[in-house]
Amino acid sequence: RSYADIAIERNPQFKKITKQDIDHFKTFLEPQSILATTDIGGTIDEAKELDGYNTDWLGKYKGRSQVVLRPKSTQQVSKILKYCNDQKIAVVPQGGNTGLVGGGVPVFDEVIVSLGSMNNIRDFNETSGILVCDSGCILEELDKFAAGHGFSMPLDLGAKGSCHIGGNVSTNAGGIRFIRYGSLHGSVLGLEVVLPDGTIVDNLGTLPKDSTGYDLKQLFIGAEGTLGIVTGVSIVTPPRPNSVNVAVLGVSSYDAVQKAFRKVRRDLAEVLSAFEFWDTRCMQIVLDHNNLRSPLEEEHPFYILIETSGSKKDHDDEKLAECLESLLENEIIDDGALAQDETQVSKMWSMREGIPESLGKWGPTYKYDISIPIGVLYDIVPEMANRLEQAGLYSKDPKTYESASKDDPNVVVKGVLGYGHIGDGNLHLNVVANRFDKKVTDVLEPYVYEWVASHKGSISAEHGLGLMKAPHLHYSKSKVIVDWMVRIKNAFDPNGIMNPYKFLPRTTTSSSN
Ligand code: FAD
Ligand code: S2G
Ligand code: ZN
Repeated sequence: RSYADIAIERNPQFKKITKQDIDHFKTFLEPQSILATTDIGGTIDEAKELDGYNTDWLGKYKGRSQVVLRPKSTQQVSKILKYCNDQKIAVVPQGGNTGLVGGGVPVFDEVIVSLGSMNNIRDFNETSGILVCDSGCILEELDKFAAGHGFSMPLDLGAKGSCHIGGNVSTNAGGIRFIRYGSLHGSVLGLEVVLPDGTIVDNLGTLPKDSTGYDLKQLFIGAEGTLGIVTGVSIVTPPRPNSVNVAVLGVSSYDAVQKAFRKVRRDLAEVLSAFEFWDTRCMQIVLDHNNLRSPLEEEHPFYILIETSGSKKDHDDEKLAECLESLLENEIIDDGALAQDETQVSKMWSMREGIPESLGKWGPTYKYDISIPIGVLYDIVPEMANRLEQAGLYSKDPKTYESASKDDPNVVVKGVLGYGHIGDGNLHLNVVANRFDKKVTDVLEPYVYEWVASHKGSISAEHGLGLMKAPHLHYSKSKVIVDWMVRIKNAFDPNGIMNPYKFLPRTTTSSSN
């Protein structure tokens, strides 16, 4: 059942998996590609052996699927979907299971189709940098492959060690390099997708330019597995920069963060490859949990990480040094540290990339990944802190609740923190409690969604909708748009077997889910 008290009932139209179904899968899948519990003819004695597949990265969402299928080819995916569609068996496609909105795990007993066994690189062009690969390739593995040829993946995120390129495409992932390489809607040139009826749509183009009709692949980028299963990806990889600089800056206010952003963008221009920020609470938690020391003498209300990536070291060094000097002289920043070597570069990045994991270790975390006009982007953090304090769930004095544990009689909020990708206008508001509880959820929602809507923002910048935000889509998309999304969903998946209960508001989706 999901952590949020979302009243969902299992759709009775979906068939419960039986031994006959497993026997059918055995006619075309190798035994090791079928993980099913013994009561339906599988070899898994304890259902909890499937917990890793049934539970999301945050531990917030837990399904109770009895079967995980791990196909090795597009044809096998096609046979799985065709059968499940004919039998009205619900399916949830799963990549690296690092999603943060409950999209990649079952709500009830949906069959999990894991793409983990489809991880071959199909083609790479040394001149164009165009890579064609299976959707189950892990992002970090692809980046290592690309690096071997002097290229790099056009996206990077903290989950790179586990997330799949198919999951990145399906969530339209953004990440820390978005400011430099843009959206997957631009870097993905083609997709191979299997539709619910088993049709294989080979749209795996490798042409940077192709204006011949509706661009179908765009529908699957960000569809979160609700229209079909992505089995192949064609993506353009940029040349790997041979000179990378990273600096961490200390600033006194969110205003100063914006001033720094305006200046850094202008001064560093084409070599800027990341502009991340986080608040002082994030820094304390990430330093504590990872036994790290800040690169700056003092504590600051806000921290900025900037990265340059270019082709000429001394050119980049000069630009960056001048920019940092001017930021200090004009008192836009209070302090700054420039990484002197590879180790310091990765240390500085680990401060930023280590935030989600550190917060997760500190306690159950309510995550709100929102797009907001940059001027007011951080305002929601103090506003939410005040709201929680007024509700008697939080105290601005960190000492009050910072060590509250899940067994405390009262549910309390330990921290209200903000960090994210300023360059993309994307804030990660994180509220860490001692346990998930409706008392906290009710103070946070729908307030946060109403606040975002009142600032003409988006309730999901890069993590997608999943189960968590499906009921709230109307805060960011009009009825006309949502109705057309439902028509598209019904056109591709009339039986509603693909990742049901999620993504679209349940009241307006087709009857089947
Ligand atoms: P999963 O979690 O397995 O699935 C995600 C969704 O895609 C589900 O709805 C699933 O059904 C669907 N899906 C997966 N594979 C397929 C497929 N082949 N065909 C059809 N549907 C499919 N996200 C960002 O955007 N930016 C970040 O900076 C970022 N940082 C993160 C840091 C950490 C530490 C963690 C844990 C997560 C982070 N994420 C971030 C969220 C997550 O990593 C991304 O959403 C990622 O793209 C999910 O990929 P995945 O392979 O794990 O997909
Ligand atoms: C990031 C990761 C998830 C989160 O670190 O950029 O996308 O919100 C996030 O902690
Ligand atoms: Zn992010």
